[in-house]
Amino acid sequence: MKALALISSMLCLTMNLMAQSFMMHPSGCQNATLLNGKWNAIIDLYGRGEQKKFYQNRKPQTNSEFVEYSFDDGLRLDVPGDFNSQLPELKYYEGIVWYQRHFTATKTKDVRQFLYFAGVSYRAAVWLNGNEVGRHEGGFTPFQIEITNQLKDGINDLVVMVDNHRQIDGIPAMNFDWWNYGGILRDVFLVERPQVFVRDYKIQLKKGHDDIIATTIQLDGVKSPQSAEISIPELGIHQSLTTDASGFVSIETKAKPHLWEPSSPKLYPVTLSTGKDSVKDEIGFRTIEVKGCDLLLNGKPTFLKGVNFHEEIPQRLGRAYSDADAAMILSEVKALGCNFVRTAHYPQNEHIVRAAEKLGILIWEEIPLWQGIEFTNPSILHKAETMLREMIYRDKNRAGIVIWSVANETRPSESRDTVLTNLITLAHDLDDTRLVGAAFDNPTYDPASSTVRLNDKVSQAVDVVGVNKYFGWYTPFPTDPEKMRWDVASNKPLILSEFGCEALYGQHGSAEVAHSWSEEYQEEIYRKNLRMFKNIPNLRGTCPWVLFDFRSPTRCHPEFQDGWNRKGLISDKGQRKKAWWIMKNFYDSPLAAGE
Ligand code: GCB
Repeated sequence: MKALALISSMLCLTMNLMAQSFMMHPSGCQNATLLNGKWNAIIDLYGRGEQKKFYQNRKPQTNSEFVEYSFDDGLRLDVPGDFNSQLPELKYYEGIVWYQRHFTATKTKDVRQFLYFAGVSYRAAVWLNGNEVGRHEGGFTPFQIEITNQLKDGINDLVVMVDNHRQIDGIPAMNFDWWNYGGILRDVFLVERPQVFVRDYKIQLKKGHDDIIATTIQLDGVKSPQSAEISIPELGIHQSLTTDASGFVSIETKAKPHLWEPSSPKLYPVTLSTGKDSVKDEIGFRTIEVKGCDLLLNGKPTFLKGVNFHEEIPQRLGRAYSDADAAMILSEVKALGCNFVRTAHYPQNEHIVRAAEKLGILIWEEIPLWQGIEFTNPSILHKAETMLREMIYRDKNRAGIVIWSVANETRPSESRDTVLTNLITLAHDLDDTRLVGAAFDNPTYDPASSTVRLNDKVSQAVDVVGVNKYFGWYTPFPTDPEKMRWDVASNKPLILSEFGCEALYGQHGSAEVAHSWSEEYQEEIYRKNLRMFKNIPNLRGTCPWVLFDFRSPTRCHPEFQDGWNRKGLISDKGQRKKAWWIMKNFYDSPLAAGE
């Protein structure tokens, strides 16, 4: 195990080269400029661009010279946005696309400049004015690069090589059940910061307390102790602090905040400052704990009325990336009566996370460690740890997030168990104020006792166990759902993190026949699941798969699927299927609320 960790930390030196771990989202910083818009692009099907030095964006200098590429007068792509949905010929494209744009900047003494990429799928290499400034792997977490030394006063030339090839040692790997959208999927910012600035902070209630706010601040560019301030005006907090010589300070403050909860998701404006720098955020305070089989939100037992969704707008056949997209998805989450979402299967964009938090929705956030991972490859642990760190760095101040999930549907083996237990430990180490979970799909059914059981030692290491079980679809209900017993992780909270089946909206047929693909069949499977739930003593949450039909190249039935996973409670066109009403009634009933 130690050897694995050592090799993976060596590999880390070559991965995410020069891209620094995430600091805070630029929207809270004083000088952040969006670099969104139309970017020039070149499709590099055979991957020759690096060799041909596309990053130099060169123009012929002499009469005898020619250059075999040009970013000018060619393809234009929207940033943010996946490239697959922008041109018909890119629908199935998996490969390299080069992006280029100019931007104007002012070089000012004592000002540091950064590029911030909220999400580029799957690998990115970045050049500024012909110099390579950073690389990053992982499509769902942000990275930033300091460009102070490469930046020019005036016009700058920014080139990004994006590669969304699926790869055997990727996370996710070669197969996954969603569209492999590639491109600069999320916002891009140019951020100006003073020499000394607030690089990172965590402001949350101290574990086990609802009246102590624990704050840690990390400054950057520090050579000696510095002064810093935290202010939360509505709580009467205005504190001056002194960091140590590395720029770090941690304090605990007595306070009585109004606790964040689904019915009153209070967020407090917070300002952190040091010298010339000041950042703003809005932060909620709540506690989340496990006591026996109960999930206690602010000390009260809570049932998670959840739903899964992908970061996709089905009507646009593309990735979600904006506030408007977040509002559309979350309005349907609220309409279903949910207080909880699982942002499957990867950290979704910050618009979604922040909007959910504002609406009082609890969140399970997961790294894309989804089936088929090459656990025996020593680089996997490091890559997964990096993704987990980047996810937690980004969202550790979001009160809405209550569960960090390390994996979805992985098969027990020595290497898998090692990777997952390392990730669970890391998540606990990085954040002791939230719960750590994972979704398992390997429970077995014992016909003699009509009991579902889970024999997986990783399930003993998490705080909350998620089980994905498609009774009635991938496996028939083994008996009358009412007769089934569950003895899965019986000493802790269990969430049915996925269940459901496919139905084509408007398709009617037998409620008994799976291949009718009918709304009636799906509705009946939901009814059966609800009957089964009554016999799961430690059930503390349900999360149907899935809110909307979503695009997946693995769904090949031409009549009923046509490239869509049809397990949505809502069709790709936005129509609610019959099963939607079953879940809606369940969530509106006092039963689901445990009331
Ligand atoms: C699962 C996966 C999910 C799939 C779903 C399905 O177990 O976690 O990503 O999309 O099943 O529809 O098969």
